[in-house]
Amino acid sequence: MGSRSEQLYEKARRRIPGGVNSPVRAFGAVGGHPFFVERAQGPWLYDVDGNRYLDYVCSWGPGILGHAHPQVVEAVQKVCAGGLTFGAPTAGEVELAELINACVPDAEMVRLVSSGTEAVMSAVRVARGYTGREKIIKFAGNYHGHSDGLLVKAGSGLMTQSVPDSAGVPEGYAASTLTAVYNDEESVRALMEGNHGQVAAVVVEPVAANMGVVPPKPGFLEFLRRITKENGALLLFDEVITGFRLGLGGASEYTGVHADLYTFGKIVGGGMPLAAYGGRRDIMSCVAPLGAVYQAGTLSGNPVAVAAGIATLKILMDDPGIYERIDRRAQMLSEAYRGAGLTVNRAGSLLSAFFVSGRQVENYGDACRCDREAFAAYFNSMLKRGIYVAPSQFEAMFVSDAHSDELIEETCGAVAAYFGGIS
Ligand code: HOZ
Repeated sequence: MGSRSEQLYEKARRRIPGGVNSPVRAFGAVGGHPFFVERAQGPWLYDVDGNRYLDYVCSWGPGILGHAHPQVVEAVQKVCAGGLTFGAPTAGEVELAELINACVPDAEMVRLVSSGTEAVMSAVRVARGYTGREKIIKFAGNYHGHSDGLLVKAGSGLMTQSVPDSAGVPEGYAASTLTAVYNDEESVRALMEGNHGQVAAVVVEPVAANMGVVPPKPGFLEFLRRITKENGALLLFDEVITGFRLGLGGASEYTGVHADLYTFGKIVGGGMPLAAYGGRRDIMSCVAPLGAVYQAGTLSGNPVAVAAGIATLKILMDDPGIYERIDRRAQMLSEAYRGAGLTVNRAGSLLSAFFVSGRQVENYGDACRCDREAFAAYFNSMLKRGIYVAPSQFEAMFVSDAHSDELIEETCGAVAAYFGGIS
């Protein structure tokens, strides 16, 4: 008969491609079947079969406060009673734009949208409209959502399935996307020189988190800042994962490098479908109705999502100790994985333990060398112990403020027990 999750998965596969609404959820890289979630609270996920998992996926990033934080839930419930969507401006949108600007002063003007994909797609259009140029440079293994022009050597789910590029993307779109090697200045310089005067923007995850976590080498982001300026191109930081995660000011605060355009998602929506793009006033003034770059959305700035975003950012702003706690706990986990002989990359509360022995992971090529079978075995063993890490070597591990020291210590113990047992 199988578990309730198995039954649901079988039913889902008949009606939903692969049984899931986002590929990596299908557990394709680790075998078995996904569990179906019934509810979540704090650091815990509960599935439809009554199992409880300590959750290090945190909905792939938004859950920095843990699940169902009472203040966020209350804010959402309050707004819902007054209507779910109006397609007209609300005071909340202004408040959220101001909060984003207070955290990231470079975001002088902000546009709210519904997903990270939409944010990056729109920001790239703005960069093209502003510069009058067509090409963009991105990095292999950086993921910027699933819009046509950005699905080139993208990380995340595409890496999980070992496909660098998606079918269905017209060649013309892909031709405008130039791909450089992350952390490799020379590869960027060569593309800039070979496409002189044609590059609208360099689009980068300032701390890469979709080929596993790969921090920038010292000087790399500073180099991108310099070379874009020298070539009249814009620098676009995709902070969908790092925004409000590496600190209130995200990667620009964390690294000290400032971009022209930014995209945010995940935390900024407090668990609801909301994202944002923003940046320099003169650049964002290109966006309609102020300027000629068109972008619109019925659910953009949706009041319910905005309420969740405001509540989340206010909690983070009111208690800066959160960042100290989650970073320290991520460090505890890093030490446990390092102790087990894995290569660990960490930036703030984001980390990845790579199944490569004795090698650094600094780019897509390095990440691809990981032992995926060993990862799958580890994943399944952790799941059996009630610990849920992302079902892919190429996604980050997220720590939330709901992961107490005790829970982190238990996880470190489980890591030591697993690797002690197999060595
Ligand atoms: N590609 C997303 C993580 N980087 C997965 C999102 C999801 O499956 O929900």
